[in-house]
Amino acid sequence: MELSMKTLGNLPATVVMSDYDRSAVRPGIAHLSVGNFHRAHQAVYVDRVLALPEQGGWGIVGVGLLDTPAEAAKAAALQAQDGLYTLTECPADKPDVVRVIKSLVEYVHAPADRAAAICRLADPAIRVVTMTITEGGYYMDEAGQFMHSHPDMVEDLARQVPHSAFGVMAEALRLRREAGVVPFTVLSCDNVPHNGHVARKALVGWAEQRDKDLAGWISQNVAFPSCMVDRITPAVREADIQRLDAASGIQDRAPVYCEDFIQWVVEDTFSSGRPDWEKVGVLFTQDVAPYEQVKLRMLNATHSMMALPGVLMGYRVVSDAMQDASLYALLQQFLGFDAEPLLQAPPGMALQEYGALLLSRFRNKAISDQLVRIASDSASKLPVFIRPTASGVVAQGRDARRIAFLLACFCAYLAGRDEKGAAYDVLEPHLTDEDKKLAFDADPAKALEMSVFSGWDLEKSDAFVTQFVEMRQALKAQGVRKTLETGVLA
Ligand code: CS2
Repeated sequence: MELSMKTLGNLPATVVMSDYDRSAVRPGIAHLSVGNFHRAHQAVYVDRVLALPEQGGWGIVGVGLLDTPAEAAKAAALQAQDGLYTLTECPADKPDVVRVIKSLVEYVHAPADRAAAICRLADPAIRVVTMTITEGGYYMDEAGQFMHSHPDMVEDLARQVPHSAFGVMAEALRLRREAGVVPFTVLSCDNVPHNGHVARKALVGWAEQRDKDLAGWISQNVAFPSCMVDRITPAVREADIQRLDAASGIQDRAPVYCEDFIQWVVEDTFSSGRPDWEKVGVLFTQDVAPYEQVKLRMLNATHSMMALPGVLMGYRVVSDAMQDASLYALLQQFLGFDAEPLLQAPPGMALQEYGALLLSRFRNKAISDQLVRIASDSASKLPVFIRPTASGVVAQGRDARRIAFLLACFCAYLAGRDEKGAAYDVLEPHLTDEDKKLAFDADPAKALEMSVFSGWDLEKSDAFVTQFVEMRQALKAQGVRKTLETGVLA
């Protein structure tokens, strides 16, 4: 059965839905870049809230920003389905649950009409703009400054109608200001520490290049709460679509699947209202920093720690890599010896329990999350997820072999071929040609000069540089497993 408002009342009885009248929902949130993660996470909390009294004004307008065939296909699929889609939640020890999520009430494909997309955000009914534009999408340098002279931003700033998330928001805020409409709150939902602060820097930084007055107004009037987001959401391939649709009995052209765990911790500083999310499981706090630090430096970092060596060893699926005793030991030792000692637990959270929980989430065989997905864009991820731990461990003169091993694996991973000879996609949009040259330089230490490691201060430690070079040589001579078992594990 196809999925649309017409068929919504006749779906298979096993499909679960939040109880509200979809046709009465009005948009109040715009989301920039509607990826799978957004549809498995924020859209779910909105779907829950829409079932509460007086919350019908918080539907989501999805805005796709990228001009790619995949984005155009997603837009067409979601528009044909009236924004409806299935989300299959996969617990480790219970049957999957198929939900139809109804909170995405409109979908705008910005490349079709960029000016119209900006106007959509200027609508006074839109009071919150959320976004998932990835770690690299903020154009921050290693000192945390917005890179307005990055070629992508120079190009965007030169356009009359901008394409970037920050350009779109700045121009929409200009229209609101001119019309005397209160600004929306900007809520970044990316895995970036202090994501609200970073979003502010990027948006104000972009606007400053265009119009200093507007930049000043944004900086004075727009709220940028930070938040920590968490739900493991694999990429959806063609074979997954067929599998999910066969199981749900619904012909969904854009299904999503994910684990059953979900968490959202949000700073409560919204400038023009927000949904009653606290009633549907969102934790509001005045200080998100400890939550996001723990999540990024434990969960996401451990993901990278598994994915880079795991892919090289020939694994492709997270739960398979978790069956490898040596990789598993690496993750445990990284958490216990490297990450946890540098972290402050948020109130009511025990770090060891959190670590054990995330490892059990990774073991969930019901979701076949992809190591290549996690390894992709490591050039943006490592500085966010690994750098604080790496810099801390090296600065304190502690045992840095797991860090040296990971960075050496990153360099080897860039070659795009695993130890069994199989090729995989290396998706590294933020790595320059110069970086690639450094990664493969005859002198293995040169790789530490790649832009991804700039500001980590690793080269200041001779001991670390030696260890890194040794790891690279060992990987080459003996492969990942032997290096891990003889030179890394305690
Ligand atoms: C992963 C995240 O891509 C990655 O690096 O670590 O996508 C991770 O699955 C999510 O942040 C979980 O909340």
